[in-house]
Amino acid sequence: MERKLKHVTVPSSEITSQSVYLSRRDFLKAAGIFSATAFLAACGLKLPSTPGTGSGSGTPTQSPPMPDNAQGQTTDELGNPLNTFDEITNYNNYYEFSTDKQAVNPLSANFKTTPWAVEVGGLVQNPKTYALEDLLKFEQKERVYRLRCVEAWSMVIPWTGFELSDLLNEVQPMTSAKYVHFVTLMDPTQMPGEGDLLYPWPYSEGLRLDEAMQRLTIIATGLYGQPLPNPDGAPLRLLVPWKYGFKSIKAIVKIELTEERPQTMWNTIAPNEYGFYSNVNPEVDHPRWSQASERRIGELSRRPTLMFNGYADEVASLYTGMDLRANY
Ligand SMILES: Nc1nc2c(c(=O)[nH]1)N[C@H]1C(S)=C(S)[C@@H](COP(=O)(O)O)O[C@H]1N2
Ligand SMILES: [Mo]
Repeated sequence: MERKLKHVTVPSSEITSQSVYLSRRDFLKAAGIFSATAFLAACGLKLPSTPGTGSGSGTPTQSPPMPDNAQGQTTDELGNPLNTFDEITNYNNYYEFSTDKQAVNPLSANFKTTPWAVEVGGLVQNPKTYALEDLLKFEQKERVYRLRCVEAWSMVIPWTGFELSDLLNEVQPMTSAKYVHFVTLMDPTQMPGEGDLLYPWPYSEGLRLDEAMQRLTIIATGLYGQPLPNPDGAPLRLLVPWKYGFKSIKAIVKIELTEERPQTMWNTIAPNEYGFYSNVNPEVDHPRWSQASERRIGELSRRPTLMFNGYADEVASLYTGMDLRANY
């Protein structure tokens, strides 16, 4: 497999070890993806037609439901074109490797993602440590999501992944469980940024249990029909598309159900800037910049930021009665 990096040329022999090749093949098999290039090859394919919104005149009152099989789609459900594989894998926030977005790709090239296990425990009936291969047995879906960073840039990305609720239903949260805590691998020998004492490593994040059970919340295992690239959080990362990107934690090794709201890395560092909820909200500015608009990578002018990143129809009801300014 060739990998094109922006700044350095790495011979493919240095990147594609046998184990990576095997995991890629297993991934494609498990995910039922027989043509890894289907995403790339598709040109001009339309969104699947949506019952109830297709006929008649005027604008539909409901945005189309998120399709589960987005393979071949060239846009998101709002018509925004996908970002390219090159953009998605060369402009990354991943502080374990670097705070320089373009340095993450080369610095993560040799990150070891096999074998990989995720410990799922805490307040659950059936705690279990899952090998990556076990997690690929959950129904893998193709979802095109917008990713909106708190820094006010965004991308449109075609992911493969499974609904977190499938996993949580299997381990069975106890009635006392109210939150889900996620933790990234701690391995400073592989992740040089974890030697930086300014940050309370390992990276961790959290969701309320009902947010974690929402169908849009997925664990991504792939991108553009390939196993998840290292700079995007291989071998698996969370995606919560209506929240700022930092909630979508990468390289997860632990998922714990808790009664108390968990400590999370960015909220611990700067609670006034990075709230626990961090729902995308154009009306609540970051203390140091506006959140009303954003720069889509690949576009020249800014575009308005959408409430809940455009997923309000599906997620606004999670926050009924809550003051979204106080609970930022
Ligand atoms: N473990 C870990 N997860 C992380 C980050 C990180 O630094 N470490 N950065 C977050 C931020 S700020 C964003 S915007 C997204 C970026 O995802 P991408 O690089 O795949 O676009 O990952 C999030 N997940
Ligand atoms: Mo971000």
